[in-house]
Formats: sequence, C-alpha cells, structure tokens
Amino acid sequence: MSQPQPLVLYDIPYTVSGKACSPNPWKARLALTMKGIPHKTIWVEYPDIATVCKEIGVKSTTTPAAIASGAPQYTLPVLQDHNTGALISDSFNIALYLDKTYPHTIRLIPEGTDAFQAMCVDVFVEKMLLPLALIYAVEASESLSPRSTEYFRRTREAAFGKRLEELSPEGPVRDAHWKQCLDGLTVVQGWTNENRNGGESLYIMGDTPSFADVVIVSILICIKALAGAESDGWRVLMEANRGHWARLVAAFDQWIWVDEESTKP
Ligand SMILES: N[C@@H](CCC(=O)N[C@@H](CS)C(=O)NCC(=O)O)C(=O)O
Repeated sequence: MSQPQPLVLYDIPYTVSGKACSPNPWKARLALTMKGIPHKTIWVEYPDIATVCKEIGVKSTTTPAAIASGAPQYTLPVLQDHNTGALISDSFNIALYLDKTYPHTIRLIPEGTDAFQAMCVDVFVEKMLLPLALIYAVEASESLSPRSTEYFRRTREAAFGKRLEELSPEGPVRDAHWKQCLDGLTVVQGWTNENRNGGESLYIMGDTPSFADVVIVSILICIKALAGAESDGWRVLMEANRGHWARLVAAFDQWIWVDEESTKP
C-alpha cells in the first residue's frame, strides 16, 4: 500500500510571523491541527486566488459580495487530499469532509449539529468579525505583499465605496464598532453559559471544542497577529467577559501552529 500523503491547504501569505493571518483559512488549518492530520501549505497571493482555483479545478464559493455581483467567487481556504482525490473549497465544507474522512479524531461538527454549527458561523461573522474587520482593515491591507495589498485595498474599497481609512476612523465610529463587537461577544458568552445553567462554560458545546469555537478563535488570533499582543485592542478582547476569550484561546494554543516550511505558490 502506498504511503499516505500530507493534505494540501491553500492559504494566503501575510507578512506577520507565521504567515497565516486570514480567518477563513485559519478555520481549515485549525481543523487539520486539531485532528492531527499531516498537511502542508501552498501560499497563494490574493490576486492569484481565482487563477489557481480554476487551474486546479476547485468549485467557486459563494460570499455575500459574490451573490450581489452574480460573479463566481474563488476563495481560500481550499483543501486538496491526494489520498482520496478530494478538492474542497469553503472552510465549513472542509470541516465536514475531514470529519467524514478522518473520523477517528476530534469531531468538529458533532452528529446532528450541522445546522447549529452553520448558524454559528453566520452569527459570529455578524456579531464580531464584521466590526473587527472594519477596525483592522488598514492593518490587514498593510500586512500583505505589495501585490496583495493593492488587490485587497482596491477590492475592499470598491465593495464598501470608501477608503479603508474611512471604514473605522478613530472617534465615535470606531467606538461604536468596538461596542458592537464586545456586545456581540457578551451575547455569545451568555449562550455558551446556558450549558451550565448560567455558570461558566468554555466551549459553545460545553465540554468539547467544535467548529463554532474554531470560528471564534480563528478571528481572534488574526487580530492578535495584526494588532500585536501588546496592543490595546488585543488587551480589550482578552479582558472582555472576565477573560473568557483569553481562556478559550489558551485552550486552543496547542493547535495554533503553522508549517512554515511549506510550498511556494
Ligand atoms: N465561505 C468561505 C469564505 C472564504 C473567504 O471569504 N476567503 C477570503 C479570505 S479570508 C478570500 O479568499 N477572498 C478572496 C478575494 O477576496 O478575492 C469559507 O468559509 O471558506
């Protein structure tokens, strides 16, 4: 029998330490590290994503922007499994695939929770990712290669109809974004504590981590990389809800690593 081959994760290179700083690819990366599945990374610059996806023949994904424009949208992460021939786009689909194909490892989407987990993805985007993406849009664009910076700025400014600097200027607008994010986190923690009848619960599903927690941790660790561990923003997030999110990130620490020797695009 031939040796199992490492899976291949397509991700976007940032200039931050460890290179990985994109929340959606991080969801797939954490899914792989939590399951202990050997993998390597192919790094793809933003303007090359569509070309690479078409070349390897992966399906386009849908995003709100894609639905609005009607154009097919190609996004990362993409996962390629040479052991089975599978080629999958969309982080949720990747988690489903890994659960099905590698069942003797942590299950990310426990039996019967597909709808709940999918709902969590959407709710967390609205409650915390969107305000944080606005607050950190400039830092995100400046943490890419020059080609990707130009692409990121051009596409995001076209989508929002504003310069990145105008999305969350310091003052009342930025304060409102922080309030939206922190209020959102408080609501999510309240739901989590329903597991203990109002007492402290670390994971959305109680005792075991699942994809819903992966979504939150992926967003948080990107903010840490963009803003810096010493930044006020990171401190605010880690102190929120009496350190709940700091405890969640600490619990995931064992799985937060990047295979730095990975393949070039
Ligand atoms: N629903 C997809 C969304 C993926 C997504 O939006 N990825 C972004 C990077 S975080 C991307 O590849 N964008 C491509 C572009 O902006 O052209 C998933 O969960 O994987």
